[in-house]
Amino acid sequence: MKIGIVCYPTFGGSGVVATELGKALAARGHQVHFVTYNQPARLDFFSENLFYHEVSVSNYPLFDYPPYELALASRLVDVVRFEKLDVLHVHYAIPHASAAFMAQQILLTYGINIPFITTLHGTDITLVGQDRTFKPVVTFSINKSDGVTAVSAHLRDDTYKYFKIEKDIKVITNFIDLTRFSLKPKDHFKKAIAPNGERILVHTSNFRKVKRTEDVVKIFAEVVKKIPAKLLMVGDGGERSLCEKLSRDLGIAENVRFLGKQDAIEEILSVADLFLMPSVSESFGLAALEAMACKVPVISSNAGGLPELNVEGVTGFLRDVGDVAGMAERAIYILEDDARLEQFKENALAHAKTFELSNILPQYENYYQEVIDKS
Ligand code: GMT
Repeated sequence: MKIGIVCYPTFGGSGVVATELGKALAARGHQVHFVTYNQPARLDFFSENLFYHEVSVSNYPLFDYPPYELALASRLVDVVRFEKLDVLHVHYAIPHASAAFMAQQILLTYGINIPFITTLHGTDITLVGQDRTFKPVVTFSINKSDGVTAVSAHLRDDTYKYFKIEKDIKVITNFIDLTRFSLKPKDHFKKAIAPNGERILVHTSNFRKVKRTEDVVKIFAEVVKKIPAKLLMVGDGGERSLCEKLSRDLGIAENVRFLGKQDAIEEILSVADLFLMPSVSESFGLAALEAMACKVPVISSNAGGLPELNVEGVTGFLRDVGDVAGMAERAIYILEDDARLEQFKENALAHAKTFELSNILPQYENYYQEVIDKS
């Protein structure tokens, strides 16, 4: 198949899922064309089946807001016509689904009928999508999609709850490439971070409010009262400086390291004993799955799709959003006993394996074929 993928070229979340999916499809012999405004973060190697088409937006003085959606739609028309694509797969509804719809309508005037699939990732539904400004467009473009997928059952249910959707939404969960995300021998790094054998806790995110990163620091502050430990904060974003200040105010700064954005997340996760994800909302929690694949148990909130990923008492524990004391108490429970910690680590890996890329990829391939056959 010749597949066009539209996504945000970001370090985390939907951008990573779209890029990893495209790379895997290319490895299976499909021709994959990425259409976005920057080279996707993980599209870092050459493959004869992978193509990247940049969307550039002219910035005329007239435009206070350069019209990205129009530039994207025009680029899609071009790429579909000249590369003869079979299907478009857009990740994150806003504004990708409406741009794909516009491109589809324009292409009909050239006698080309291309179907498009929209994958909902979370904030496009739960936060941004519910904004009154976007809601009519999001509803319309989901209903006009030839196929719709959601990354968890919870996100599918939320989409039905908050929008008037007439389409079937298929759940295809996120996935993990276990050849990349697995325990790496990084003992020297572990020794440098935790020279006295301290437990290592990790949080990775874009440090947006939705991640409740201050709760991460507060949970850690409780843990370190009972157990010698270090906290690695990976990523960057608006809340980072608040967390830095909080860790200084709580007197734990020397045990907390802010590493900024990192490419080789799997190497950092390889030294970790516990992953913290206290988010207020999380459609799936890909960062937690990456941790589990590296044998790291998870303490998370029970928001959104997290209960579909983190199994209470097996791969970790889930507590209500904001229950810092409860999360800290469960973290200590896991970390205080070597044998117990090892069992949780084994369980985390075993459960991560059920999300292996090779299990999920055929679901997308079959869905593409189904949508193409119907169009
Ligand atoms: O979590 C973010 O802020 C990024 C966001 C995105 O769209 O890139 O992530 C969403 O999509 C990920 C991939 O499907 C999910 O694993 C995240 O749970 C989801 N984030 C939220 O729902 C807050």
